[in-house]
Amino acid sequence: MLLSLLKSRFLGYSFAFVVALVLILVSVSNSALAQPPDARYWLVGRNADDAPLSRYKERRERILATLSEKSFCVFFAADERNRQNDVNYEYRQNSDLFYTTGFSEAGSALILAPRGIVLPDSLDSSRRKHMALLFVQADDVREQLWNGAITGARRAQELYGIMAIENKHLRGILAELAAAHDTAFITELPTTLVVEPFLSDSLDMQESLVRNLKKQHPNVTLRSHQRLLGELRKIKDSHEVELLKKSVNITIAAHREAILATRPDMFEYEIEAAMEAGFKRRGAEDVGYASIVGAGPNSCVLHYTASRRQMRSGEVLLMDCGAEYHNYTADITRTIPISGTFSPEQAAVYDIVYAAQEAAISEYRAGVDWRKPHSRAVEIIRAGLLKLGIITQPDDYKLYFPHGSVHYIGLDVHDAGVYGQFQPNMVLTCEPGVYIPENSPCDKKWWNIGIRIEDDILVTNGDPVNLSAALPRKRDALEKLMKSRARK
Ligand SMILES: [Mn+2]
Repeated sequence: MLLSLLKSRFLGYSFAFVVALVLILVSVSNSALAQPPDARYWLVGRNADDAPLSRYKERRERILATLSEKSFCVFFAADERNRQNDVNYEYRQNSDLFYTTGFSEAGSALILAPRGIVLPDSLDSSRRKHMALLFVQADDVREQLWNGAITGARRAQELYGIMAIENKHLRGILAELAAAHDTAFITELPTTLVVEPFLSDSLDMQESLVRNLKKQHPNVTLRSHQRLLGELRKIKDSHEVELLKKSVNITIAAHREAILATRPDMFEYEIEAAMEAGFKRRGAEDVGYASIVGAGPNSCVLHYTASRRQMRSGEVLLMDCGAEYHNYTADITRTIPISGTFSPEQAAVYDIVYAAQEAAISEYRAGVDWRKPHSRAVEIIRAGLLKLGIITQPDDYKLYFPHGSVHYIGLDVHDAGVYGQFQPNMVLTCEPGVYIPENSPCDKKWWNIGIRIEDDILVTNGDPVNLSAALPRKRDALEKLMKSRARK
């Protein structure tokens, strides 16, 4: 998966529709379906290999330590996203809220306030000051019939080791905090929402709460906590590294299966199916991003996700696919010859990209500037394309290598964090590529060759560790793997 230089953010809300849906569901469940008296639903809950609760607490404490007494943080859960009509996308928690709580349900939020919050007796008679407060959905029986178990406040407190109350109290507590603080760090919002008066009339929880905050408490400056969290998230702790290794290993196994499944005249979607089956069979909940499986001309489309074309012998197949395991995603790309053997032209381009990646990977060392690997890759690709006569002007390499080579991975495929010098326990991709679409200004024997090689690299105090090294990457190793396919 490639990091675009122009990151556009778009959040769509369709609330009238959600409200209507809820009304319909409520009326249907009231009339047509009786409540099962002792229903037991699967609770999302925690996974055995999630980080221990102490890790989440530690992360909250590190954030609290960066806040002044006049500021507080609010992390909102991701919204349910509508796909079409009455169907939502499968729910995925906001990465920052997950990072600080491990909590995976919609309708939740976390407040961190260094001065502490004392709750009314009705919610907590201890009069204790809570520096961290989790707000969760009420465990409503009717809602659970449709969507499965809801943790609820009492159980959330036990399971997640954090003071938890129902989310109906969020509005009131936010207002109290706003009156007594001058800065609120909130989940990253679309830019227009932060800088413009809130014109939108959506009913979304986060947006309406923030809008009210802004209207009723102009004393409070709203700031994105992206930078704050990015500083923490870009350095992975030991549990995060373990989870990333797990998603990388699942991804390696599935890539291998997809490579072995490839035959001329199959459709791209068949390979996508083999890949994603390989993820899910091994316990990955989802893909970390839409799988990119493109052959021939589609190998030159950087973010091709349609996967509808029939693949021909003689073409290359580019697969950029990563499993998401417990919210941590891998990001791996391999490019293979559909026939099992690269043509001389494909081989020539492959070897340039491989050499560029080799040189780039050697630069993932503590203290090295993050731009160094990409500039090494550029040098090699530029020289290689000149030598093959694909370009005649050095700067024209940009026609065929239009993207960067480095980005963090973690809870997001383009993970949070400002880029600077490499530090131990950062995990980043290394992904040079060369793409020569049809009608490019070069000999047409090069057309429709798109090659990308992408691996996931752990920065250490010593040599870089290629977490995805077990997946063949060198040209002859890939061809050898594909030969074992013919014998099957
Ligand atoms: Mn990538």
